[in-house]
Amino acid sequence: MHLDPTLMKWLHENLARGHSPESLTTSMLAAGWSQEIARAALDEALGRVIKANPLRVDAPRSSAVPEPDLAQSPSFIQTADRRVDVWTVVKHPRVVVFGNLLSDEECEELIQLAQPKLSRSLTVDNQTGGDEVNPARTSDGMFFNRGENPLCERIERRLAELVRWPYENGEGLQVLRYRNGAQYVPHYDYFDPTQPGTPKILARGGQRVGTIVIYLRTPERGGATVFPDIGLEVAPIKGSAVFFSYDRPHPDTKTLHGGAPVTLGEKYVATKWMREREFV
Ligand code: PD2
Ligand code: ZN
Repeated sequence: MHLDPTLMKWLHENLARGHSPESLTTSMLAAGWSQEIARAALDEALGRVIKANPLRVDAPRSSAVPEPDLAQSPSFIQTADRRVDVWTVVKHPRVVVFGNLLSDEECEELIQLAQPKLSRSLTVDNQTGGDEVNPARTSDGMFFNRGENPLCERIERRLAELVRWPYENGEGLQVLRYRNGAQYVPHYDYFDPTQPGTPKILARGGQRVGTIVIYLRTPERGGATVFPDIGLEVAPIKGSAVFFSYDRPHPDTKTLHGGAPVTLGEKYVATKWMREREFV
């Protein structure tokens, strides 16, 4: 069946924004598309995600995952060097939104430290034709090594204390820049056990079991972190962060998440991934 490219683009964008398949079906029918086309278009649009994550009953569960101390429903968590606000808590999937995790100065300094390596990937883009951002492509990114400079180390120790997970189990911080139109299509952060390259990746510290996405610059519009399975959108406010954990590499964890397209301004984030064991 031939599917209208404009319809498919609309579907991809709205799935990335976190709209549910049900609400998108309702919109398509209301716009005059037939039931048959609406279903085929949705199957096609969701196909990549589902094919990449077939249900696996044998995926092992981690015995423990990172977890902040929320036992007394605190409004804030005092770490060694900062009082971090607890804004939003979701039980399953475990998602916690933190405010005041980084100061404005820390956000700016991290961007400045990352900038030289981000600019290099910009040059490559320019060579392949203009500086237009391809909306299907992910943001520009770079990695720091763990503890690469005093700022990274200070932030990484704060994160480790906040979610009670060893500093040594953390990968180095990744900084991403989303220019106007850029997005990160929904995905899982764990490594797919069925992929041939996965054993080599797991040799460096086991599976990923937790993620913290820290917002370093607030775009004017768009750029929320979306969790399509639970209809959650986290606004990308500078200095705040979204944490989530997953005890097995399986869609049951409901940790499908993406970065919605930035529609005005620029968004920067720093992502911390945590492994089961020491990351080497
Ligand atoms: O920038 C984001 O909102 C985002 C969304 C999904 C970042 C990541 N994933 C990531 O770094 O894994
Ligand atoms: Zn992610």
